[in-house]
Amino acid sequence: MTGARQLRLAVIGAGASGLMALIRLREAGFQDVTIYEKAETLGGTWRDNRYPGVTCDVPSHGYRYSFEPNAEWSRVCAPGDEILDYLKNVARKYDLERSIRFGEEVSSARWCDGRWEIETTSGPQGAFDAVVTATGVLHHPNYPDIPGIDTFEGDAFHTARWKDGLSLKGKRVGVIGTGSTATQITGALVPEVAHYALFQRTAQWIAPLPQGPIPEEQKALFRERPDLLQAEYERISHENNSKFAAAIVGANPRAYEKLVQVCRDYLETSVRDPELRAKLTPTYAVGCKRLILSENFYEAIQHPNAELVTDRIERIEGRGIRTADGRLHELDVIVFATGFDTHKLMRPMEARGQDGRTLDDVWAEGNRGYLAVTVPGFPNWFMIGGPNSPIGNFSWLLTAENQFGYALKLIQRLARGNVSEIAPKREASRRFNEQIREALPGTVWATGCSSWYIDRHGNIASWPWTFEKFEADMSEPQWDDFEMA
Ligand code: NA7
Repeated sequence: MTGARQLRLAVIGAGASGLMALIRLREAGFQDVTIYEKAETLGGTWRDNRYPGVTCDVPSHGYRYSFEPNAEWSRVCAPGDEILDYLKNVARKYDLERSIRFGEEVSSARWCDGRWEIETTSGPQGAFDAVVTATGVLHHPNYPDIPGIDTFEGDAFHTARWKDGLSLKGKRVGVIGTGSTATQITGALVPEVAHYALFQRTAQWIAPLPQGPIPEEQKALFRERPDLLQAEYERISHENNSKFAAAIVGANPRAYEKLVQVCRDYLETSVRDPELRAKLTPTYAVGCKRLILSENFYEAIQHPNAELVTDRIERIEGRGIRTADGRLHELDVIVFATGFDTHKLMRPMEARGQDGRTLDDVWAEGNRGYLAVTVPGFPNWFMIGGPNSPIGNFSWLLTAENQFGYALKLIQRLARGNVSEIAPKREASRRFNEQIREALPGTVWATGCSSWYIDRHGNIASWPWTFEKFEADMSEPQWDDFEMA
Protein backbone atom coordinates (compact mmCIF):
# COMPACT_ATOMS: atom_id res chain seq x y z
CA MET A 1 0.00 0.00 0.00
CA THR A 2 2.75 2.42 -0.95
CA GLY A 3 1.88 6.09 -0.90
CA ALA A 4 -1.33 5.43 0.99
CA ARG A 5 -2.39 6.77 4.35
CA GLN A 6 -2.06 4.15 7.09
CA LEU A 7 -5.42 3.96 8.78
CA ARG A 8 -6.17 2.82 12.30
CA LEU A 9 -9.07 0.42 11.98
CA ALA A 10 -11.37 -1.33 14.45
CA VAL A 11 -13.37 -4.43 13.70
CA ILE A 12 -16.06 -5.39 16.20
CA GLY A 13 -16.53 -9.13 16.64
CA ALA A 14 -14.26 -12.13 16.06
CA GLY A 15 -16.82 -14.39 14.45
CA ALA A 16 -16.63 -15.67 10.90
CA SER A 17 -17.18 -12.16 9.43
CA GLY A 18 -14.74 -10.29 11.64
CA LEU A 19 -11.96 -12.82 11.04
CA MET A 20 -12.51 -12.58 7.30
CA ALA A 21 -12.40 -8.76 7.50
CA LEU A 22 -9.09 -8.87 9.33
CA ILE A 23 -7.57 -11.22 6.75
CA ARG A 24 -8.76 -9.10 3.85
CA LEU A 25 -7.60 -5.85 5.49
CA ARG A 26 -4.13 -7.22 6.14
CA GLU A 27 -3.97 -8.55 2.59
CA ALA A 28 -4.83 -5.05 1.35
CA GLY A 29 -1.89 -3.67 3.33
CA PHE A 30 -3.63 -2.39 6.45
CA GLN A 31 -1.50 -3.32 9.45
CA ASP A 32 -3.10 -1.29 12.23
CA VAL A 33 -6.26 -3.33 12.69
CA THR A 34 -7.73 -4.41 16.02
CA ILE A 35 -10.63 -6.76 16.52
CA TYR A 36 -12.58 -6.21 19.72
CA GLU A 37 -14.29 -9.39 20.86
CA LYS A 38 -16.46 -9.49 23.95
CA ALA A 39 -15.98 -13.21 24.61
CA GLU A 40 -12.74 -14.92 25.55
CA THR A 41 -12.50 -16.95 22.33
CA LEU A 42 -13.28 -16.52 18.65
CA GLY A 43 -15.96 -18.17 16.54
CA GLY A 44 -19.16 -16.16 17.06
CA THR A 45 -22.25 -18.21 16.43
CA TRP A 46 -20.22 -21.42 16.17
CA ARG A 47 -18.67 -20.76 19.55
CA ASP A 48 -22.03 -19.94 21.16
CA ASN A 49 -24.14 -22.72 19.68
CA ARG A 50 -23.03 -26.02 21.15
CA TYR A 51 -26.38 -27.77 21.48
CA PRO A 52 -26.70 -31.46 20.56
CA GLY A 53 -27.10 -31.89 16.83
CA VAL A 54 -25.86 -28.42 15.87
CA THR A 55 -24.95 -28.30 12.20
CA CYS A 56 -24.94 -25.73 9.48
CA ASP A 57 -27.87 -26.20 7.15
CA VAL A 58 -26.05 -24.82 4.14
CA PRO A 59 -23.99 -27.67 2.66
CA SER A 60 -20.43 -27.27 3.87
CA HIS A 61 -18.73 -27.02 0.51
CA GLY A 62 -20.85 -23.92 0.02
CA TYR A 63 -20.17 -22.62 3.52
CA ARG A 64 -16.52 -21.65 3.59
CA TYR A 65 -14.35 -18.66 2.85
CA SER A 66 -13.66 -18.33 -0.87
CA PHE A 67 -9.94 -18.12 -0.07
CA GLU A 68 -9.92 -21.20 2.16
CA PRO A 69 -11.60 -24.11 0.41
CA ASN A 70 -11.70 -27.15 2.62
CA ALA A 71 -11.57 -30.69 1.28
CA GLU A 72 -11.96 -32.15 4.76
CA TRP A 73 -15.61 -31.54 5.67
CA SER A 74 -16.82 -34.78 7.19
CA ARG A 75 -20.49 -34.50 6.26
CA VAL A 76 -22.71 -32.83 3.68
CA CYS A 77 -23.54 -30.26 6.35
CA ALA A 78 -20.72 -30.00 8.84
CA PRO A 79 -21.38 -30.18 12.58
CA GLY A 80 -20.90 -26.92 14.49
CA ASP A 81 -17.68 -27.97 16.21
CA GLU A 82 -16.10 -28.78 12.86
CA ILE A 83 -16.95 -25.32 11.57
CA LEU A 84 -15.52 -23.81 14.74
CA ASP A 85 -12.32 -25.81 14.19
CA TYR A 86 -12.20 -24.57 10.61
CA LEU A 87 -12.39 -20.95 11.86
CA LYS A 88 -9.73 -21.63 14.49
CA ASN A 89 -7.44 -23.18 11.87
CA VAL A 90 -7.90 -20.20 9.59
CA ALA A 91 -7.14 -17.88 12.53
CA ARG A 92 -3.97 -19.86 13.24
CA LYS A 93 -2.87 -19.96 9.63
CA TYR A 94 -3.24 -16.17 9.24
CA ASP A 95 -1.93 -15.42 12.74
CA LEU A 96 -5.07 -13.48 13.57
CA GLU A 97 -5.14 -13.72 17.35
CA ARG A 98 -2.35 -11.20 17.78
CA SER A 99 -4.80 -8.56 16.50
CA ILE A 100 -7.76 -9.66 18.63
CA ARG A 101 -8.53 -8.13 22.01
CA PHE A 102 -10.60 -10.78 23.76
CA GLY A 103 -12.91 -10.01 26.66
CA GLU A 104 -13.40 -6.44 25.37
CA GLU A 105 -16.97 -5.51 24.64
CA VAL A 106 -17.33 -2.26 22.75
CA SER A 107 -19.71 -0.17 24.80
CA SER A 108 -19.62 3.00 22.71
CA ALA A 109 -18.32 4.44 19.47
CA ARG A 110 -18.53 8.21 19.03
CA TRP A 111 -17.76 10.20 15.90
CA CYS A 112 -15.55 12.97 17.17
CA ASP A 113 -13.31 15.33 15.14
CA GLY A 114 -13.43 13.09 12.10
CA ARG A 115 -12.62 9.78 13.82
CA TRP A 116 -14.39 7.14 15.87
CA GLU A 117 -13.63 7.25 19.59
CA ILE A 118 -14.10 3.75 20.89
CA GLU A 119 -14.69 2.69 24.44
CA THR A 120 -14.82 -0.88 25.64
CA THR A 121 -15.74 -2.39 28.97
CA SER A 122 -12.14 -1.82 30.06
CA GLY A 123 -12.03 1.84 29.07
CA PRO A 124 -11.24 4.23 26.20
CA GLN A 125 -9.35 2.73 23.26
CA GLY A 126 -8.58 5.94 21.41
CA ALA A 127 -9.58 7.13 17.94
CA PHE A 128 -9.99 5.02 14.81
CA ASP A 129 -10.29 6.12 11.18
CA ALA A 130 -12.97 3.55 10.42
CA VAL A 131 -15.05 0.91 12.15
CA VAL A 132 -16.24 -2.40 10.73
CA THR A 133 -19.07 -4.01 12.65
CA ALA A 134 -19.11 -7.79 12.39
CA THR A 135 -21.41 -8.51 15.30
CA GLY A 136 -23.65 -11.14 13.71
CA VAL A 137 -27.38 -11.40 13.31
CA LEU A 138 -28.27 -14.56 15.26
CA HIS A 139 -26.56 -13.35 18.35
CA HIS A 140 -28.82 -12.06 21.13
CA PRO A 141 -30.79 -14.96 22.69
CA ASN A 142 -34.52 -14.40 22.78
CA TYR A 143 -36.03 -15.67 26.02
CA PRO A 144 -39.76 -16.31 25.97
CA ASP A 145 -42.00 -14.14 28.05
CA ILE A 146 -43.68 -17.02 29.91
CA PRO A 147 -45.07 -16.51 33.43
CA GLY A 148 -43.13 -18.42 36.07
CA ILE A 149 -40.01 -18.80 33.90
CA ASP A 150 -37.76 -18.33 36.94
CA THR A 151 -39.61 -20.79 39.15
CA PHE A 152 -38.50 -23.98 37.44
CA GLU A 153 -36.53 -26.20 39.81
CA GLY A 154 -34.54 -28.11 37.18
CA ASP A 155 -32.03 -26.84 34.63
CA ALA A 156 -33.36 -24.32 32.13
CA PHE A 157 -31.28 -22.57 29.48
CA HIS A 158 -31.30 -21.11 25.98
CA THR A 159 -29.89 -23.18 23.14
CA ALA A 160 -27.08 -20.65 22.60
CA ARG A 161 -26.17 -20.93 26.30
CA TRP A 162 -26.03 -24.72 26.47
CA LYS A 163 -25.03 -26.10 29.84
CA ASP A 164 -21.81 -27.90 28.93
CA GLY A 165 -21.25 -31.22 30.61
CA LEU A 166 -24.90 -31.73 31.54
CA SER A 167 -25.94 -35.28 30.71
CA LEU A 168 -29.49 -35.57 29.44
CA LYS A 169 -29.42 -39.33 29.32
CA GLY A 170 -32.51 -40.76 30.93
CA LYS A 171 -33.97 -37.29 31.69
CA ARG A 172 -37.31 -35.73 30.84
CA VAL A 173 -36.56 -32.85 28.53
CA GLY A 174 -38.89 -30.15 27.27
CA VAL A 175 -37.88 -28.02 24.31
CA ILE A 176 -39.79 -24.82 23.53
CA GLY A 177 -39.74 -23.75 19.88
CA THR A 178 -39.73 -25.46 16.51
CA GLY A 179 -37.19 -23.50 14.45
CA SER A 180 -34.03 -24.89 12.87
CA THR A 181 -32.39 -25.15 16.27
CA ALA A 182 -35.17 -27.14 17.92
CA THR A 183 -35.45 -29.35 14.87
CA GLN A 184 -31.77 -30.25 15.03
CA ILE A 185 -31.95 -30.84 18.78
CA THR A 186 -34.96 -33.10 18.34
CA GLY A 187 -33.10 -35.33 15.90
CA ALA A 188 -30.13 -35.59 18.24
CA LEU A 189 -31.78 -35.84 21.66
CA VAL A 190 -34.84 -38.02 21.26
CA PRO A 191 -32.88 -41.29 21.16
CA GLU A 192 -31.03 -40.59 24.40
CA VAL A 193 -33.55 -39.03 26.78
CA ALA A 194 -36.28 -40.75 28.80
CA HIS A 195 -39.02 -38.45 27.57
CA TYR A 196 -38.90 -35.65 25.03
CA ALA A 197 -41.62 -33.00 24.82
CA LEU A 198 -41.48 -30.50 21.99
CA PHE A 199 -43.64 -27.45 22.62
CA GLN A 200 -44.79 -26.17 19.26
CA ARG A 201 -46.46 -22.79 18.86
CA THR A 202 -46.32 -22.84 15.07
CA ALA A 203 -45.69 -25.75 12.72
CA GLN A 204 -42.75 -25.42 10.33
CA TRP A 205 -42.21 -26.40 6.73
CA ILE A 206 -39.34 -28.80 6.35
CA ALA A 207 -37.44 -29.81 3.23
CA PRO A 208 -35.37 -32.99 3.33
CA LEU A 209 -31.63 -32.53 3.33
CA PRO A 210 -29.56 -35.70 3.16
CA GLN A 211 -26.90 -35.36 5.80
CA GLY A 212 -24.60 -38.28 5.13
CA PRO A 213 -20.87 -38.49 5.73
CA ILE A 214 -18.61 -37.49 2.84
CA PRO A 215 -16.68 -40.63 1.85
CA GLU A 216 -12.90 -40.66 2.21
CA GLU A 217 -12.44 -41.16 -1.55
CA GLN A 218 -14.42 -37.99 -2.17
CA LYS A 219 -12.27 -36.02 0.24
CA ALA A 220 -9.10 -37.40 -1.36
CA LEU A 221 -10.38 -36.38 -4.78
CA PHE A 222 -11.15 -32.85 -3.54
CA ARG A 223 -7.67 -32.65 -2.01
CA GLU A 224 -6.04 -33.54 -5.30
CA ARG A 225 -8.37 -31.62 -7.57
CA PRO A 226 -9.08 -28.09 -6.32
CA ASP A 227 -10.99 -27.51 -9.57
CA LEU A 228 -13.53 -30.17 -8.56
CA LEU A 229 -13.83 -28.66 -5.09
CA GLN A 230 -14.52 -25.31 -6.72
CA ALA A 231 -17.07 -26.90 -9.06
CA GLU A 232 -18.85 -28.38 -6.05
CA TYR A 233 -18.91 -24.96 -4.42
CA GLU A 234 -20.40 -23.43 -7.55
CA ARG A 235 -23.01 -26.15 -7.80
CA ILE A 236 -24.13 -25.57 -4.22
CA SER A 237 -24.08 -21.80 -4.67
CA HIS A 238 -26.25 -22.15 -7.74
CA GLU A 239 -28.72 -24.42 -5.94
CA ASN A 240 -28.88 -22.12 -2.91
CA ASN A 241 -28.72 -18.72 -4.47
CA SER A 242 -29.95 -18.81 -8.03
CA LYS A 243 -32.63 -21.42 -7.49
CA PHE A 244 -33.72 -21.58 -3.87
CA ALA A 245 -33.29 -17.93 -2.92
CA ALA A 246 -34.73 -16.76 -6.23
CA ALA A 247 -37.75 -18.97 -5.57
CA ILE A 248 -38.30 -17.38 -2.17
CA VAL A 249 -38.16 -13.79 -3.45
CA GLY A 250 -40.60 -14.59 -6.24
CA ALA A 251 -38.02 -14.52 -9.04
CA ASN A 252 -38.32 -18.20 -9.98
CA PRO A 253 -41.95 -19.37 -9.66
CA ARG A 254 -41.22 -22.84 -11.09
CA ALA A 255 -38.51 -23.49 -8.52
CA TYR A 256 -40.89 -22.24 -5.82
CA GLU A 257 -43.69 -24.60 -6.88
CA LYS A 258 -41.24 -27.46 -6.86
CA LEU A 259 -40.08 -26.52 -3.39
CA VAL A 260 -43.66 -26.45 -2.10
CA GLN A 261 -44.26 -29.89 -3.55
CA VAL A 262 -41.08 -31.28 -2.04
CA CYS A 263 -42.08 -30.04 1.43
CA ARG A 264 -45.64 -31.33 1.15
CA ASP A 265 -44.51 -34.74 -0.11
CA TYR A 266 -41.89 -34.99 2.59
CA LEU A 267 -44.44 -34.39 5.33
CA GLU A 268 -47.02 -36.66 3.69
CA THR A 269 -44.67 -39.58 3.22
CA SER A 270 -42.78 -39.22 6.51
CA VAL A 271 -45.52 -38.85 9.12
CA ARG A 272 -47.88 -41.83 9.35
CA ASP A 273 -50.40 -40.71 11.96
CA PRO A 274 -52.89 -38.29 10.34
CA GLU A 275 -53.47 -36.48 13.62
CA LEU A 276 -49.78 -35.83 14.14
CA ARG A 277 -49.43 -34.92 10.48
CA ALA A 278 -52.19 -32.35 10.82
CA LYS A 279 -50.45 -30.83 13.82
CA LEU A 280 -47.22 -30.62 11.87
CA THR A 281 -48.83 -29.01 8.83
CA PRO A 282 -48.18 -25.27 8.66
CA THR A 283 -50.94 -22.89 7.69
CA TYR A 284 -48.69 -20.37 5.93
CA ALA A 285 -46.69 -20.42 2.70
CA VAL A 286 -43.51 -22.47 2.35
CA GLY A 287 -40.51 -20.17 2.96
CA CYS A 288 -42.45 -17.46 4.82
CA LYS A 289 -40.53 -18.49 7.91
CA ARG A 290 -36.98 -19.55 7.20
CA LEU A 291 -37.26 -22.99 5.65
CA ILE A 292 -36.02 -25.83 7.79
CA LEU A 293 -33.76 -28.43 6.27
CA SER A 294 -33.60 -31.71 8.08
CA GLU A 295 -33.26 -35.38 7.48
CA ASN A 296 -34.33 -36.74 10.83
CA PHE A 297 -36.89 -34.49 12.51
CA TYR A 298 -40.06 -36.27 11.36
CA GLU A 299 -38.60 -39.63 12.24
CA ALA A 300 -37.49 -38.44 15.69
CA ILE A 301 -40.80 -36.82 16.61
CA GLN A 302 -42.58 -40.13 15.89
CA HIS A 303 -40.29 -42.00 18.28
CA PRO A 304 -42.23 -43.60 21.19
CA ASN A 305 -40.57 -41.38 23.83
CA ALA A 306 -41.24 -38.16 21.89
CA GLU A 307 -44.32 -36.01 22.18
CA LEU A 308 -45.40 -32.99 20.17
CA VAL A 309 -47.27 -30.62 22.47
CA THR A 310 -49.42 -28.09 20.65
CA ASP A 311 -51.51 -26.84 23.57
CA ARG A 312 -50.53 -23.30 24.46
CA ILE A 313 -48.02 -22.93 27.26
CA GLU A 314 -49.73 -21.26 30.17
CA ARG A 315 -46.86 -21.03 32.62
CA ILE A 316 -43.71 -22.63 33.89
CA GLU A 317 -43.86 -24.14 37.36
CA GLY A 318 -41.33 -25.72 39.69
CA ARG A 319 -41.82 -29.18 38.23
CA GLY A 320 -42.44 -28.44 34.58
CA ILE A 321 -44.59 -26.70 32.01
CA ARG A 322 -48.33 -26.21 32.45
CA THR A 323 -50.31 -26.03 29.21
CA ALA A 324 -53.68 -24.40 28.62
CA ASP A 325 -55.48 -27.77 28.83
CA GLY A 326 -54.46 -27.86 32.51
CA ARG A 327 -51.84 -30.57 32.09
CA LEU A 328 -48.51 -30.32 33.88
CA HIS A 329 -45.70 -31.70 31.72
CA GLU A 330 -43.21 -32.81 34.36
CA LEU A 331 -39.64 -32.15 33.27
CA ASP A 332 -36.05 -32.29 34.50
CA VAL A 333 -34.73 -29.84 31.92
CA ILE A 334 -36.27 -27.04 29.87
CA VAL A 335 -34.52 -25.83 26.75
CA PHE A 336 -35.48 -22.49 25.23
CA ALA A 337 -35.06 -22.96 21.48
CA THR A 338 -36.79 -19.64 21.09
CA GLY A 339 -34.42 -17.98 18.66
CA PHE A 340 -32.71 -14.64 18.69
CA ASP A 341 -33.44 -10.95 18.72
CA THR A 342 -32.19 -10.54 15.18
CA HIS A 343 -32.88 -6.81 14.97
CA LYS A 344 -30.66 -5.78 17.85
CA LEU A 345 -27.58 -6.20 15.63
CA MET A 346 -24.57 -4.42 17.18
CA ARG A 347 -26.51 -3.01 20.12
CA PRO A 348 -26.46 -2.49 23.14
CA MET A 349 -23.35 -0.63 22.01
CA GLU A 350 -24.04 3.09 21.71
CA ALA A 351 -22.94 4.37 18.31
CA ARG A 352 -23.15 8.16 18.04
CA GLY A 353 -22.75 9.60 14.56
CA GLN A 354 -21.93 12.91 12.92
CA ASP A 355 -24.81 15.04 14.17
CA GLY A 356 -24.82 13.58 17.69
CA ARG A 357 -27.63 11.13 16.99
CA THR A 358 -27.22 7.52 18.00
CA LEU A 359 -28.05 4.48 15.91
CA ASP A 360 -30.88 3.90 18.40
CA ASP A 361 -32.29 7.34 17.47
CA VAL A 362 -31.84 6.82 13.76
CA TRP A 363 -33.29 3.32 13.90
CA ALA A 364 -36.16 4.10 16.27
CA GLU A 365 -38.67 2.95 13.68
CA GLY A 366 -36.63 0.13 12.24
CA ASN A 367 -33.06 -0.52 11.17
CA ARG A 368 -32.25 1.14 7.86
CA GLY A 369 -29.06 1.59 5.97
CA TYR A 370 -27.79 2.05 2.48
CA LEU A 371 -27.23 -1.28 0.73
CA ALA A 372 -26.98 -2.93 4.17
CA VAL A 373 -23.38 -1.74 4.61
CA THR A 374 -23.45 1.96 5.48
CA VAL A 375 -25.72 4.48 7.25
CA PRO A 376 -26.14 8.20 6.47
CA GLY A 377 -24.64 10.36 9.20
CA PHE A 378 -22.24 7.60 10.23
CA PRO A 379 -19.10 8.23 8.18
CA ASN A 380 -16.50 5.47 7.90
CA TRP A 381 -18.86 3.03 9.59
CA PHE A 382 -19.12 -0.21 7.68
CA MET A 383 -21.47 -3.02 8.61
CA ILE A 384 -21.24 -6.69 7.76
CA GLY A 385 -24.77 -7.94 8.27
CA GLY A 386 -26.42 -4.53 8.40
CA PRO A 387 -30.16 -4.00 7.83
CA ASN A 388 -31.59 -5.83 4.78
CA SER A 389 -28.59 -8.06 4.29
CA PRO A 390 -29.39 -11.30 2.54
CA ILE A 391 -30.26 -13.47 5.52
CA GLY A 392 -32.06 -16.75 5.61
CA ASN A 393 -31.09 -19.80 3.63
CA PHE A 394 -27.86 -18.31 2.23
CA SER A 395 -24.25 -19.01 3.02
CA TRP A 396 -23.53 -16.26 5.49
CA LEU A 397 -19.84 -16.40 4.64
CA LEU A 398 -20.58 -15.56 1.04
CA THR A 399 -22.81 -12.66 2.06
CA ALA A 400 -20.16 -11.39 4.46
CA GLU A 401 -17.39 -11.59 1.87
CA ASN A 402 -19.45 -9.68 -0.65
CA GLN A 403 -20.32 -6.96 1.84
CA PHE A 404 -16.81 -6.65 3.09
CA GLY A 405 -15.40 -6.55 -0.45
CA TYR A 406 -17.62 -3.50 -0.96
CA ALA A 407 -16.62 -1.90 2.36
CA LEU A 408 -12.97 -2.50 1.57
CA LYS A 409 -13.24 -0.40 -1.56
CA LEU A 410 -14.58 2.46 0.57
CA ILE A 411 -11.82 1.97 3.13
CA GLN A 412 -9.21 1.96 0.36
CA ARG A 413 -10.65 5.24 -0.88
CA LEU A 414 -10.02 6.67 2.59
CA ALA A 415 -6.48 5.35 2.52
CA ARG A 416 -5.70 7.11 -0.74
CA GLY A 417 -5.39 10.27 1.25
CA ASN A 418 -7.49 13.05 -0.20
CA VAL A 419 -10.72 11.87 1.45
CA SER A 420 -11.04 11.23 5.17
CA GLU A 421 -14.82 10.79 5.54
CA ILE A 422 -17.21 8.69 3.52
CA ALA A 423 -20.91 8.30 4.22
CA PRO A 424 -23.85 7.51 1.99
CA LYS A 425 -26.04 10.41 0.89
CA ARG A 426 -29.38 10.54 2.66
CA GLU A 427 -31.10 10.63 -0.68
CA ALA A 428 -29.34 7.44 -1.80
CA SER A 429 -30.35 5.70 1.40
CA ARG A 430 -33.92 6.95 1.09
CA ARG A 431 -34.09 5.64 -2.48
CA PHE A 432 -32.69 2.27 -1.48
CA ASN A 433 -35.21 1.88 1.34
CA GLU A 434 -38.01 2.94 -0.96
CA GLN A 435 -36.98 0.21 -3.40
CA ILE A 436 -36.90 -2.27 -0.52
CA ARG A 437 -40.42 -1.28 0.48
CA GLU A 438 -41.63 -1.72 -3.08
CA ALA A 439 -39.96 -5.11 -3.54
CA LEU A 440 -40.85 -6.76 -0.25
CA PRO A 441 -44.57 -7.30 -0.84
CA GLY A 442 -43.63 -9.60 -3.75
CA THR A 443 -41.66 -11.92 -1.52
CA VAL A 444 -42.96 -14.92 0.38
CA TRP A 445 -41.89 -13.34 3.72
CA ALA A 446 -44.76 -10.89 3.33
CA THR A 447 -47.46 -13.51 2.87
CA GLY A 448 -48.59 -13.56 6.47
CA CYS A 449 -46.58 -15.33 9.14
CA SER A 450 -44.39 -14.23 12.00
CA SER A 451 -40.68 -14.81 11.60
CA TRP A 452 -37.34 -13.52 12.73
CA TYR A 453 -37.09 -11.58 9.46
CA ILE A 454 -39.80 -9.19 10.66
CA ASP A 455 -39.13 -6.56 13.32
CA ARG A 456 -41.62 -5.18 15.85
CA HIS A 457 -42.59 -2.39 13.44
CA GLY A 458 -43.45 -4.89 10.73
CA ASN A 459 -40.35 -4.17 8.61
CA ILE A 460 -38.89 -7.18 6.86
CA ALA A 461 -35.15 -7.23 7.40
CA SER A 462 -34.06 -9.35 4.47
CA TRP A 463 -32.81 -8.66 0.95
CA PRO A 464 -35.86 -8.80 -1.31
CA TRP A 465 -34.02 -9.44 -4.58
CA THR A 466 -31.93 -12.18 -6.08
CA PHE A 467 -28.48 -13.04 -4.83
CA GLU A 468 -27.14 -12.10 -8.26
CA LYS A 469 -28.42 -8.57 -7.78
CA PHE A 470 -26.77 -8.48 -4.38
CA GLU A 471 -23.45 -9.57 -5.87
CA ALA A 472 -23.76 -6.99 -8.65
CA ASP A 473 -24.59 -4.22 -6.15
CA MET A 474 -21.64 -5.21 -3.99
CA SER A 475 -19.18 -5.43 -6.88
CA GLU A 476 -18.44 -1.68 -7.01
CA PRO A 477 -19.72 1.27 -4.96
CA GLN A 478 -21.90 3.77 -6.79
CA TRP A 479 -19.56 6.61 -5.92
CA ASP A 480 -22.20 9.26 -6.68
CA ASP A 481 -24.25 7.88 -3.80
CA PHE A 482 -21.58 8.89 -1.28
CA GLU A 483 -20.63 12.13 0.38
CA MET A 484 -16.90 12.48 0.79
CA ALA A 485 -14.95 15.06 2.71
P1 NA7 B 1 -36.27 -19.37 15.28
O1 NA7 B 1 -36.23 -19.88 13.90
O2 NA7 B 1 -36.52 -17.92 15.49
O3 NA7 B 1 -37.34 -20.24 16.08
C1 NA7 B 1 -37.76 -19.88 17.36
C2 NA7 B 1 -38.87 -20.81 17.78
O4 NA7 B 1 -39.24 -20.49 19.11
C3 NA7 B 1 -40.13 -20.68 16.92
O5 NA7 B 1 -40.65 -21.95 16.75
C4 NA7 B 1 -41.02 -19.81 17.79
O6 NA7 B 1 -42.39 -20.02 17.56
C5 NA7 B 1 -40.65 -20.31 19.16
N1 NA7 B 1 -40.97 -19.35 20.21
C6 NA7 B 1 -40.43 -18.12 20.40
N2 NA7 B 1 -40.97 -17.55 21.47
C7 NA7 B 1 -41.87 -18.43 21.97
C8 NA7 B 1 -42.76 -18.41 23.07
N3 NA7 B 1 -42.84 -17.35 23.88
N4 NA7 B 1 -43.54 -19.48 23.28
C9 NA7 B 1 -43.47 -20.56 22.45
N5 NA7 B 1 -42.65 -20.64 21.40
C10 NA7 B 1 -41.86 -19.58 21.16
O7 NA7 B 1 -34.90 -19.68 16.06
P2 NA7 B 1 -33.87 -20.87 15.85
O8 NA7 B 1 -32.84 -20.74 16.92
O9 NA7 B 1 -34.55 -22.18 15.71
O10 NA7 B 1 -33.23 -20.57 14.46
C11 NA7 B 1 -32.67 -19.31 14.20
C12 NA7 B 1 -31.80 -19.41 13.01
O11 NA7 B 1 -30.55 -19.95 13.41
C13 NA7 B 1 -32.25 -20.32 11.93
O12 NA7 B 1 -33.23 -19.81 11.13
C14 NA7 B 1 -30.95 -20.56 11.23
O13 NA7 B 1 -30.60 -19.45 10.42
C15 NA7 B 1 -29.99 -20.68 12.33
P3 NA7 B 1 -43.20 -19.16 16.46
O14 NA7 B 1 -42.80 -19.72 15.15
O15 NA7 B 1 -42.76 -17.73 16.64
O16 NA7 B 1 -44.61 -19.36 16.78
